[in-house]
Amino acid sequence: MAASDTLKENIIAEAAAQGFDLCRFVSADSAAAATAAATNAEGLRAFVEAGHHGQMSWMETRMEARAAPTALWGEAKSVIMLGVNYGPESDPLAALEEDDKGVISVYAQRRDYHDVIKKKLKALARWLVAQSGAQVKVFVDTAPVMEKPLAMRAGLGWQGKHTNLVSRDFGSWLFLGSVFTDIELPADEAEHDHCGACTACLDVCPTNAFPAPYKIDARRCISYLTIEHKGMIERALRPLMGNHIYGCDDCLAVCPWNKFAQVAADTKLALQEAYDRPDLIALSRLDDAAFRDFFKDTPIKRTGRDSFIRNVLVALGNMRAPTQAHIEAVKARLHDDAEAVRASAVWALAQIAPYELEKMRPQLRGDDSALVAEELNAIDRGA
Ligand code: B12
Ligand code: SF4
Ligand code: SF4
Repeated sequence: MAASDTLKENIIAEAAAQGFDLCRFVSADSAAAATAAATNAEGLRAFVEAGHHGQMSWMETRMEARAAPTALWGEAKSVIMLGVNYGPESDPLAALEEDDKGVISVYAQRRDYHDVIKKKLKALARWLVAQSGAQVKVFVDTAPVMEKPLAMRAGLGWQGKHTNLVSRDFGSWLFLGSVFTDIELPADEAEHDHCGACTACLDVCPTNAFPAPYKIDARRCISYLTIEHKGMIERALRPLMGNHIYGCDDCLAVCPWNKFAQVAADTKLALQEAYDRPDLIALSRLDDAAFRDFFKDTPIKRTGRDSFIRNVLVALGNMRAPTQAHIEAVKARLHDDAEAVRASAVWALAQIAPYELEKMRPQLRGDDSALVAEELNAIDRGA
């Protein structure tokens, strides 16, 4: 057995010891890597040129670095692609029925995976340096790396029609991370597409965010709208968001390959009960300090209190049978310091208690926020 094969086997064993569920290898500077980089660059350029990235302007910068590992780090020879299973304890779609509760996406109901996975990646990288003297760089999510196409080439799974990576072993529920290294390691076989004629993920999407299979318009995706988008959410999309208040798993959850899914083994990625269907009224009352304290270990803290409360108000506005307590919770936010919160409260009140909004009109006309004025005008226009 060649020395590189032995090292590869040892890396796989060490990755398993660090808690990674999948570990496979892809070349960074071969002819196949160059072809894949050209395809990725093209796909990314088309996505950005169509404006499908919305306000995520960081996707426009360093596009070349994003498309190929060697463009990000010239010395990269191999990439170790790693997957961590975060399979949920129950069906995420069931929570959509309880519309007085907010639905937080599966990944965000647990400790921030960036922290958990970065720690594992660093431990694996330190071990590799000690074993081989290799140079290494570790990445998870936030770096200009296209993790899904790389993971598909390494054989962790395939990019399904919803564009996420689907695994034969874990279905939709896999976080991705990578270790770039300057040593050559034998590459694994790529995975093939196993979607076949299925269109379940495309059909279930509440906001019709897929212009075509394998292509997403992030501007319509609830995940983007609730996590990345600042300011007001497009009016036409709000009623389609239901009680999603942070991220969305609908397209992931319907995938038939989830029959192979398993509950997350890593206890650091176990569900934290407080984030499982939290009460909308209680959430609407969080001020900045209480918000940061409540969500301190989760990725939700990065979105910021004002955007989060805006999401909660959209969910309150979408309730089918609100009580007086829900109406009062919305009215309380008409006096919020953040104008996007006040304007979202105007919309929500118009949805669930239009007569209450009419009573408050004279007072609301005194609000000098352009966002609030625009919401009131839109209601007058019947928009
Ligand atoms: C930007 C981003 C988002 C954006 C855009 C989503 C997207 N699909 O790109 C938003 C905010 C919407 C988002 C949402 C989510 N995200 Co996100 N996101 C990213 C991020 C930072 C970059 C992804 C990217 O480069 N997108 C740009 C597009 C152009 O890339 P692409 O999808 O690979 O596009 C290729 C295909 O379209 C392909 N293509 C085009 N035409 C065709 C035709 C065919 C036939 C084929 C096969 C391919 C193909 O070409 C393109 C280039 O290769 C990655 C982390 C990273 N650094 O990679 C995480 C990442 C993709 N996100 C992740 C997660 C978990 C989510 C959510 C599930 C979170 C949630 N529950 O709310 C949702 C899922 C929504 C969805 N359906 O995709 C995980 C996915 C893990 C996995 N198993 O795939 C990642 C990898 C983070 C991580 N490290 O784990 N995300
Ligand atoms: S995450 Fe939700 S909104 Fe986004 S594409 Fe999937 S189903 Fe549609
Ligand atoms: S739901 Fe169907 S089409 Fe979508 S990723 Fe899964 S198998 Fe592919």
